[in-house]
Amino acid sequence: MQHFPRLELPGRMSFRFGQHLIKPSVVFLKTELSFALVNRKPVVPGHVLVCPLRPVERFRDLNPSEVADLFQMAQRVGNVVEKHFQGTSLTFSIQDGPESGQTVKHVHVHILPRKIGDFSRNDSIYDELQKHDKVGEDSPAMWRSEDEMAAEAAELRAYFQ
Ligand code: AMW
Repeated sequence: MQHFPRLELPGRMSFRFGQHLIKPSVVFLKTELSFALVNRKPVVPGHVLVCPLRPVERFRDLNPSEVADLFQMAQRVGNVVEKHFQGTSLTFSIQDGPESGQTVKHVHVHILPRKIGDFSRNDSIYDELQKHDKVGEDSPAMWRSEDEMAAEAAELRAYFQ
């Protein structure tokens, strides 16, 4: 029998994501070791993030239980965002360290629903991921509103209830 980690829904506590404090309204899934949140500046519709609860910087800093929990969450969240955003494929990506494009010093898996023609050159998604939140490319004016993010999180949360 396949084992899945216990699924929990976010409570009232805020979540730490590196230097950011994340409101529970934008978190749509939580387990004992991981959580999933919607993105304030998605590269494609449905671009979400899955993170360990423990705020460690590098993938190598996770213990085996955290890796297992994080990837099982990534698998389940991937299925949901692909369906919800009418994708036909997924890109999973971890920018692990500053030279790979990581800006938030807290491990996170990017999950991006993909569909035919979304980029004229398919792997351009990696260029976009690398630069979308860089200093100079990013500013608060480009972020989605809290209401929009909370509404998306509520839609995604419904799949896990
Ligand atoms: W990294 O460049 O560190 O691999 O990715 C950081 C991601 O986190 C980016 O997609 C960015 O848009 C997103 N992000 C940063 N801060 C927040 C926040 N407060 N709420 C939601 N998403 C965020």
